[in-house]
Amino acid sequence: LALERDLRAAVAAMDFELHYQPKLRVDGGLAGFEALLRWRRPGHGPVSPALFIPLAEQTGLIDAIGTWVVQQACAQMAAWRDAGLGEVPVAVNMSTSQLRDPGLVAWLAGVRQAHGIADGQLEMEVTESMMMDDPEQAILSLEALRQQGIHLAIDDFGTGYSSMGYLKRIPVHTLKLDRVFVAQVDSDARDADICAGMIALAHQLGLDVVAEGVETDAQRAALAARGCDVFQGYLFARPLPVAEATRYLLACA
Ligand code: G
Ligand code: G
Ligand code: MN
Ligand code: NA
Repeated sequence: LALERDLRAAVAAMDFELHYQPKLRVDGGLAGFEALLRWRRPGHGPVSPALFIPLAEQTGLIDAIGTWVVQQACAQMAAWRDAGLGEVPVAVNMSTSQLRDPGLVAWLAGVRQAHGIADGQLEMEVTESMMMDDPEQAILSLEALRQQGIHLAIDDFGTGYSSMGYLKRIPVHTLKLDRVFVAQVDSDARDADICAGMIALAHQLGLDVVAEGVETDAQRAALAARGCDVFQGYLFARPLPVAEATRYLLACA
C-alpha cells in the first residue's frame, strides 16, 4: 500500500514532529503538556495519528515510532529546563506493544537519566482497551512503570471496557475523561451527572481528573463545579508546535 510505503519512509527518516497541548489546573496554572504525534505525508499533507498509528501497530513500525516519541519528549523537557523555563511535565501516548515490551521499564529509566528527567515529570497515557487485552500483565507493567517514577494516566476514560473491579487495581495517578462526556456537560443533565460521578469515583480512588476536549467556557465551568482538577482543549490551546509551545511557556512564566 502507498500509505504503508510512505510511513516506512517517514520512520526511516524519523520525519515526524511532536506537538504539545497544554493542560491547565483550575487556578489556570500549567499542569503540563500532552505530546501528540504529527506526520506530514509528502504530497498529501497532515495525516491524523488516528489513521497512521493503527497502521504502524499492524506493521510493527510502532516500536521505532514509540521510541522516538519518548526520546523526543524527554529531550524537549530537558531543553525547556535548560532554557530556564522550568520542569514541565509531558505526557506521551503509549501503544499496547510498547506496554508489552519487557525491556520498557529499564529502557525508560535510561532515557530519563540521560536527560535528567525527575520522578513524576514524564507521564504515559494508556487506554482502557489496551489494558483489557491482558489485564494481569498490564497491571504488572504499569506497577513497574509507576515504581520507576513514571506518572500514569488512563486515556479516553469511560469509552473502553474496563470493569470497576480492575479500576481499583490499576496503579494509575490520573483519569482522563473522554471528550464524548465533556461535549455536552454544560447542556445535558445526564452527561453532567456522568462526569460528576466519574470525578467523584476518581477522587475516592485518590486519582486526579483531566477533562479532554474542553472547547467552551461553559464546559470548563460545568466541569470545575463538579470538581474536575485539570482541563485540556481548544478553549485553551490546540496542540502547539515546539516554537509555539515555548512561547506559551514564556507567557506562563
Ligand atoms: O492528535 P490527534 O487528536 O489527531 O490524535 C489522534 C489519536 O492519536 C489520539 O487517540 C492519540 O492518543 C493518538 N496519538 C497521538 N500521538 C500519539 C503517539 O505518539 N503515540 C500513540 N500511540 N498514539 C498517539
Ligand atoms: O486519544 P487522545 O486523548 O490521546 O487524543 C487527543 C486528541 O484530541 C488529539 O488528537 C487532539 O488533537 C484532540 N483534541 C485536543 N483538544 C481538543 C478539543 O478541544 N476538541 C477536539 N474535538 N479535539 C481535541
Ligand atoms: Mn491522549
Ligand atoms: Na482521549
